[in-house]
Amino acid sequence: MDKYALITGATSGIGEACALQFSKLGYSLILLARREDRLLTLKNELEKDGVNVLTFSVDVRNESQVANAINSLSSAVKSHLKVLINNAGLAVGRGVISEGVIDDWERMIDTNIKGLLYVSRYVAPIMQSNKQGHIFNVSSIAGKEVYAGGNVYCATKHAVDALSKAMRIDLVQDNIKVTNIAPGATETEFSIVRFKGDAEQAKAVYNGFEALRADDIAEVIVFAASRPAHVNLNDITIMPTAQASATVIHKSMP
Ligand code: NDP
Ligand code: 8X3
Repeated sequence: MDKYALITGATSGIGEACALQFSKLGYSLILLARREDRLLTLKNELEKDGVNVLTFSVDVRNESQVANAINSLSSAVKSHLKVLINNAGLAVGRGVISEGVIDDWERMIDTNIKGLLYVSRYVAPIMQSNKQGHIFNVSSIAGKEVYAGGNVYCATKHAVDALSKAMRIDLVQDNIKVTNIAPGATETEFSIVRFKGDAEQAKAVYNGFEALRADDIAEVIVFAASRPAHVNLNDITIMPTAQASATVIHKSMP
């Protein structure tokens, strides 16, 4: 039986790149996201290369959808579940707290914090009974620092950072590794989502410097997942060379 990696937010960006790279490492995949058409396209593409892929069209904000998907896995799959990548997440909007859009705040809190908790709540017991596992929580540089207009998004990613530390303590006796991943500017669909489909505003975020690509983050996750059993990378911050902090980006290109 193969080893399985469960990846949330696999239909785009970092999650999709992880799916492709973990498949090359010999993993079978359990892929979750809302957009079923994209999940099926990815599944078809991977299956052509002989990869086993299970897909679940799930909104991680919905606890019963998460529970149904994970509980439906066969005991054979559960017993080979080695890796969880809690990647599904988003920023929605950017602005001062006094003008915040409550619905945007709720989408971020419900997805980035509660969604990650629901998935972890159903996967961690499986890993505990397997007496092994590796959980990756995708936080952000926004989980280490705050920046103007980032208030609620930064708060959700600080929560992910805290949960990574707490989960590591809770699960250490079960031989479960927890790695916090904190990327800087990575060009994916992230900014298109943040700016609600405004492609021009999204593009401007990455103008003038070479941003990270989703593959850069996936490569680091694959590296951490392939360390020897006694080695865990607790916390990895990954930045574009041109980015020094959440707010300092050296824009030198036209
Ligand atoms: P993308 O927008 O390209 O991908 C986000 C993924 O999350 C999509 O597959 C989307 O799938 C999924 N997703 C969003 N909401 C939900 C939901 N409610 N239920 C299930 N899946 C959901 O962005 P990135 O790849 O950049 O983002 C991945 C993670 O990386 C996020 O947690 C983000 O905060 C974090 N990050 C991103 C950085 C960046 O600069 N890009 C930097 C630091 C961290 P679907 O819409 O089909 O549900
Ligand atoms: C995404 C990176 O700096 O836009 O988490 O918050 S940032």
